[in-house]
Amino acid sequence: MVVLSQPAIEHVSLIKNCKPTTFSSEIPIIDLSKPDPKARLVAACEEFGFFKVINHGVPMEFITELESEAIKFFSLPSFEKEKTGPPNPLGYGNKRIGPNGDVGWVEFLLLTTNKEFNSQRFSSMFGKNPEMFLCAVNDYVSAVKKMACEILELLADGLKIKPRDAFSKLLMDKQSDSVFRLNHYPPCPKLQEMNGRDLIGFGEHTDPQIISVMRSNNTSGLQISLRDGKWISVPPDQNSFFINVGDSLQVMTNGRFKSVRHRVVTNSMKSRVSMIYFGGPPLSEKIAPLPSLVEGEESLYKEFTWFEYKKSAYKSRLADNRLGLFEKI
Ligand code: GA4
Repeated sequence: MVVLSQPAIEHVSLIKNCKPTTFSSEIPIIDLSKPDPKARLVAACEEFGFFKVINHGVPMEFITELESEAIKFFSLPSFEKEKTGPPNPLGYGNKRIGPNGDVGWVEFLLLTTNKEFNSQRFSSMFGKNPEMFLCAVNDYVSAVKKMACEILELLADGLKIKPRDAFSKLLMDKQSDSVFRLNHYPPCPKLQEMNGRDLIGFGEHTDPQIISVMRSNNTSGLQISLRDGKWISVPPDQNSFFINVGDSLQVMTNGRFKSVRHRVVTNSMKSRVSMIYFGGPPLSEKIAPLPSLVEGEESLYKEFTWFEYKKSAYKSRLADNRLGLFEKI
């Protein structure tokens, strides 16, 4: 097994008290192999904006292959990884998240989901042989995107939206502005001496896109905020996927689904490696509540393009409520 290196603590501001958190059995689990999960999916998006998916149909070999490529990448010396950075917004980054001063105990690689673009931009990775890595990304992303679209179609059915590809077509579009992220959270044994304090791996935030599909190795750290503001720890499960409702889906459902606030705290003993597909619309796509979900109600949001939302997101801090600017008063 490759042992990933452990940087020294330089960012005292990352030390927080993220208690109380308990592992929760409340988190909805959706079995995609069972008939008709629509109603449970809709309920999970309304109540939590978050759920776990089992029997997802994503081939295990795509998952293990990408995880081993990710570990190989993060095990490279810093100067090698830095050849693909700084993230602007794509590329390798270490501790600095986004352009506005957010930091976390994390190193990461941000890619697009466009195979050709990644090949051009990241051809310097792994010396002269980026093919294995990029191929693993591509196999994984294609399978996860298919599952995300299946979930979005079940959700559209559950909400009686026609056509049923109203959400999924945005991810399927050739111009879809989707992102893929690999995160490595190094362990921090010193945390055990710090009186139960926590080190922030990735600060609290909601995802701006439509839907995010996350998986990690078997290391704890992910926490989600419930609607009453209470934080709960999500028990790790390397064989399942965790789905987040993003801000854009909150808008398209006129607030019926809630984008979930989440964060990652560092594990004291184990490296956490996670991979997240963020399914987003094309840049020119107009995002607004779907007419069938507004009938008889008021539209809660102004219409905006995904380009406008993204531009304003990159001016914000991680923890900001980015939808505030687009709410109708
Ligand atoms: C959060 C979700 C995705 O990881 C991400 C992040 C992006 C970044 O890391 O560059 C952002 C963050 C995320 C939201 C606000 C802005 C942009 C950092 C940041 C401070 C890739 C994304 O799309 O939005």
